[in-house]
Amino acid sequence: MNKSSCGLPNVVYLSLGSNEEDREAHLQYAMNKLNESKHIDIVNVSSVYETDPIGYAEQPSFLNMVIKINTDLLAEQLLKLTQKIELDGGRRRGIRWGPRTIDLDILLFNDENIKLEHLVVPHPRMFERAFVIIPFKEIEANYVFNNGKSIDYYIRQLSDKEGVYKWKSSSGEDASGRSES
Ligand code: GSY
Repeated sequence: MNKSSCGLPNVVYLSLGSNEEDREAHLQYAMNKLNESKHIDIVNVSSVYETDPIGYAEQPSFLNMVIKINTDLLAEQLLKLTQKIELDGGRRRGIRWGPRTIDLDILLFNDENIKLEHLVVPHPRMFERAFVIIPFKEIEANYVFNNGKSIDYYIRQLSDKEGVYKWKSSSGEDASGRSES
């Protein structure tokens, strides 16, 4: 996280998730791969949260986090890089909403609205996902999205904040898990 962000003009938020094998190691692997790129500076990292699976319930719980990066990559170039990290990290395309070794989603790319065949930004499901909105709020407490709505608005809108538990704080301390939210 010591790389200079000079010349890396795009501000991007990514969601990371894993629910297979050593979940923390998969998150760390993805962070290391992003950090190795001269095109990316990781500027903020949320705590790691343990989260109940959304979509397909019969699968292990996830570890999720949100990070903020600066990059000089274009959105499609960044998508290619994140897909390569997923594949190299052992991601297989299986059940659509099913288990995954490592998942990286582009949430926001500057204030841009992007609608491509393989990439829609802001991420179309981020606003209703507690496993995204809660860690996002942790690193951007006063964020206002390009539709004029604040992060607090979306926190209030979450129908269910249960199922998202701080697992390891961003300072590296273990949290008390499911006894705390
Ligand atoms: O879209 C990301 C993959 N995913 C997740 C996830 O990361 N966390 C939780 N809690 N549920 C999920 N369902 C899917 S699909």
